[in-house]
Amino acid sequence: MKFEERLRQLMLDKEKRLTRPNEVLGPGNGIFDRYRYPVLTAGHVPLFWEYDLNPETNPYLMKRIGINATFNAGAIKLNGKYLLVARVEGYDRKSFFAVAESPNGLDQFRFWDYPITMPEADQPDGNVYDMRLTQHQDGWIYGLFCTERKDPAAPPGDESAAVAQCGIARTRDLKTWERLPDLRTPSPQQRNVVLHPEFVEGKYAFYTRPQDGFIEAGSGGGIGFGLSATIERAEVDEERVIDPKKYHTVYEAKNGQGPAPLRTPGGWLHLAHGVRHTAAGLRYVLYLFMTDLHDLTRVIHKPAGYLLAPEGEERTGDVSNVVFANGWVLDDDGTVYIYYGASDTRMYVATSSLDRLVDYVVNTPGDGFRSAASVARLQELIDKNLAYQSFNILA
Ligand code: M1P
Repeated sequence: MKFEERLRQLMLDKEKRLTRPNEVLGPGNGIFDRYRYPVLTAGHVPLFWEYDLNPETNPYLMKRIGINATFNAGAIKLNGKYLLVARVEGYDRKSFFAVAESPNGLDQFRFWDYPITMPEADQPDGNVYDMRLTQHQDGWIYGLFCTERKDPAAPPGDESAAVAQCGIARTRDLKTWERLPDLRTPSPQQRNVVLHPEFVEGKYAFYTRPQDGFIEAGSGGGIGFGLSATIERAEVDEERVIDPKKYHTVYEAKNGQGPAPLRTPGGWLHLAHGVRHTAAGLRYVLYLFMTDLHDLTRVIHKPAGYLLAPEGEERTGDVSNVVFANGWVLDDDGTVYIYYGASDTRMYVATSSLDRLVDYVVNTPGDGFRSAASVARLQELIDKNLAYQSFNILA
């Protein structure tokens, strides 16, 4: 195919993908609505990121820089636009951040022309990913993300051992970013660190995830909490685990805070991911819990099990059986847009409302941690329903 004809075809395909309206998949579970199409895929990046569009220098119109995946995006609504700061991963396996914008939060996400130029820390980052955005009381928008570097203590021949830590940057507009020193904590590894939106005791408050190894939480794990007097040289001396991993739950292997929690009249609403081992590898699901408005270390509600697990095509990708959320948007009308990465490959959205999520987190039974307790809980609901005969509207 001639250069012009191929380019025309590529442009039409791209436009079709970018303008396709999303559709609710009904009737849902009453807690949230899922959508038919992913909101971001590798196919959403502009053609001028991947191709040299000059026929003189690229007569075959071949990809020069391939994009492998777009996933695990931070989210924010700014100036009336829904913005995702996606983890964009190239064919070279390196991740970087780029902003995609939508007028409605559900579809038509388009990347800004350039990815984010994130200044490097004193010690250059090997790889950066999974940004959590926090619009802080101090007036800045913070992006906290994982910065990964080769483990200097790795034995010769081990080319995969890495050290993960929390990078911190701030911005007013998601275009220009000021890099601050990485967060210091007592833990040898950190991922899934999130900045709380308000000062706590006049300090910056962090949700952390202390862990021993790069993949395994080991003796660490659980969602931690700690304070730092400053953000310019942030240091958490004491990490207190507020939501630990636990035997035979969906978060038995590890867990991690999702986006920054949402303030509700009854407490802080948290979205998190939980990880368990299976014969087929790790399984990542999303769950909700709530902490006390004044004592942020006190979990006051925690439904049993997961809120959202991989379904359909979400199940497959580069790292299958994974859903991971580090971005949500609470809109003015109370709608909550939950953005989640599926199988480390693409992004989806689920919508709910603050009221619905609070109802779910407060009224869903907690985990009894034994099969017999699960059966007792089920019997209670069955008794209640059978006593209430009018539910059978089809009879
Ligand atoms: O591959 C699944 C996920 O693995 C990591 O999650 P965690 O920090 O809980 O170990 C992250 O690399 C995440 O990006 C990825 O989706």
